[in-house]
Amino acid sequence: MTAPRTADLRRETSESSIELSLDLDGTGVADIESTVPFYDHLLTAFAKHSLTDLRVRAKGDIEIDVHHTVEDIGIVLGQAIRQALGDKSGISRFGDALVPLDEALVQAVVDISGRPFLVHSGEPAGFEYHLIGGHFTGSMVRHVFEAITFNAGLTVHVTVLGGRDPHHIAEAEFKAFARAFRQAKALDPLVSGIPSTKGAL
Ligand SMILES: [Mn+2]
Repeated sequence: MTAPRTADLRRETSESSIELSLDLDGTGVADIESTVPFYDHLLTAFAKHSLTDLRVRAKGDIEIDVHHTVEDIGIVLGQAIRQALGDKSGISRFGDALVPLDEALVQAVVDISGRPFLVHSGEPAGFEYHLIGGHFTGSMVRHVFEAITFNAGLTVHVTVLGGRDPHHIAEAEFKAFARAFRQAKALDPLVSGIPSTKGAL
């Protein structure tokens, strides 16, 4: 094993201040206080099902809207993932998962490619306008995946295959992403060096 795959970041803007630390080789321990209750739920699910230890403390202008705080945590989470992955030697690189939550079913595929790309589809009509828990706009689910993938340098495909309840759909999306990411970031003893024919990711 090489260096610990951890990151500890702070980000301050006029809209939010974020502290975030993670350990990619953790056990899924989450300590999340984002001030946005449903987002705490999603980030806790991400930590648990990706076996990433994740601590988040945030303060933001949620009196305007939760948008800035939610997006900014996604940005810092992506930056932390990129930093913790280091040169990506020894990783599986690819991961995929199919995760249900009752009637909802979501497929996620992750490539730790170094090339940011998100393909996201399948949320039912009106999902983006629904206020989950009365405060978390459905459109923020895709926006968080954009923030993570663009800042972490991941290729991510998330496809909602079915679902009716917005809470179920959003949670299944995060769990599927977490499970796929768990596989992709895992250290594979059969991989030596960086798993790319280019020699860099
Ligand atoms: Mn935004």
